[in-house]
Amino acid sequence: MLLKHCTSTNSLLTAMTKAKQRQKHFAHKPDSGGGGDMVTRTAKPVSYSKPASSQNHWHSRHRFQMTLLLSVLVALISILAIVYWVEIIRGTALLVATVKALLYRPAPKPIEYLLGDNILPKAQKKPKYTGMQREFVDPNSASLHKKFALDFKQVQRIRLHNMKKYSFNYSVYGIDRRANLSLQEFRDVYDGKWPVLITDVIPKWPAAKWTGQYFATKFGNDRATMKAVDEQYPENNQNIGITMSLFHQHIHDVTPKQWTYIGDEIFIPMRPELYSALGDIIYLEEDFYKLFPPEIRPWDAMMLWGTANSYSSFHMDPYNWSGTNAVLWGTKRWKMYPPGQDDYFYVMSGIHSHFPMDCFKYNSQLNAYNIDHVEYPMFTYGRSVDFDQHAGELLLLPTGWYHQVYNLEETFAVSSQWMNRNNYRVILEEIFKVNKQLRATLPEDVDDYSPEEKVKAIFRNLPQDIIQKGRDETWFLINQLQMTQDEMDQKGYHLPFNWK
Ligand SMILES: O=C(O)CCC(=O)C(=O)O
Repeated sequence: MLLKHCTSTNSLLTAMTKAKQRQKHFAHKPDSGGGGDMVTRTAKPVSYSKPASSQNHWHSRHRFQMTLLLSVLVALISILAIVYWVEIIRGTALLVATVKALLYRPAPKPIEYLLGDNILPKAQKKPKYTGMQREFVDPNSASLHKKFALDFKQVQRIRLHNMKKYSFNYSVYGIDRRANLSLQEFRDVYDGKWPVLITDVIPKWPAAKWTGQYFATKFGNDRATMKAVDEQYPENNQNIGITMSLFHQHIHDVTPKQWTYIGDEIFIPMRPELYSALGDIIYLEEDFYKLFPPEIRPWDAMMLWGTANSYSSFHMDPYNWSGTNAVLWGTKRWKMYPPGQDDYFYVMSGIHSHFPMDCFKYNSQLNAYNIDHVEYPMFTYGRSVDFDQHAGELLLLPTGWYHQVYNLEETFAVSSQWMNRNNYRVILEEIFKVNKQLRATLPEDVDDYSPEEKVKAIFRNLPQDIIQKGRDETWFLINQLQMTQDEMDQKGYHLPFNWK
């Protein structure tokens, strides 16, 4: 209506101004009958002046929303910072330490730094342990209903204290070679605490007489799981079932970059003649693994037959168990890392071990014997106990230690593991980590039971699917080894180094 009478911008402005004045005038008389109508009609143009106030309204509404959003964000960040302050400080410190390690490689500190209070670079003021913690909780009084982790430093204090009971001249930060070691001294000083080499056990085993020729003759057509590694062309790497005779025939056809390694969990356990030739180890007299239902009990005599230059992965053992390694011939070079140094090892997460009972696998991709300091700068801080293990020596290695083995020459060993009063709580925690439902099945009063009864209680109500998985895993291994050469060819498997 108004626009109809307007012929120019000027007249429009004049009309708007007049309308505004009228609106002001009538605005003071809102109840004035027909005037109200007038306001309605003449107020229309006033809508041109409305944007300012509605914009203000829009702005203030959005400012309010933004402020609200920011406040929520700040509150959330503050809560996260309060809850995760240790991780945040630790993450920042690790970042700084990584940059430092990349810029100039710090000289490794002596291993005693791991045990004292003044340990490690700043990044490690709060060491991260796989299955370990700083506050010491006595494993035997720690409730099974709650999470548990062991304090390695406290374990070391106990070890150092216990050493005073005996007259042996211990190598506190190195490796002891022991004969006639009593069970009590083993439990006090080494079991779950520090590795030790036992020199007087294997020579008594019938298996001490085994040779490569014996395996090639007696089990020539039987297969074992072997990995073939070609470091120059890793795409050629294979995991295959190899016959004993073929493996033995090519045992010396290796170079530092091309090697093979039999690592077979069931070859020995499946053959009574071999299994019974392994003698007893008095230190493993108490073994809670025997309480596991057979379907989910870890296999306990792994054949490790490697060519010269072969090596294991850098890892901590499954279930965080304590392990044995009996060298029957050859020499193994070990690097063993006391617990508390996980941040340096680039451990892959979320990987599972193919054991009868599900558990995590703590493996790193790094090779401690040929370290790439650019890819793994933090590894420079790691401290290890280094030693060679010779034929006839039995290594007992404790829970929680990362390690890697390098075979200096053709080497044959048998490995196993144990679970007893000194490590059962750590192992149970590993089991609960993956099989969470098991903790919920425990009786209320389980903490009053003896260690042995506690372990039994866990398996009393074991779900059938866990048992079935155990069976499946074992059958998978057995089927794998029954593969013939023809089947191997059909499946496109082949050896990387012309071995046929
Ligand atoms: O002897 C080997 O190659 C590996 C042994 C090992 O790492 C272990 O028994 O946990």
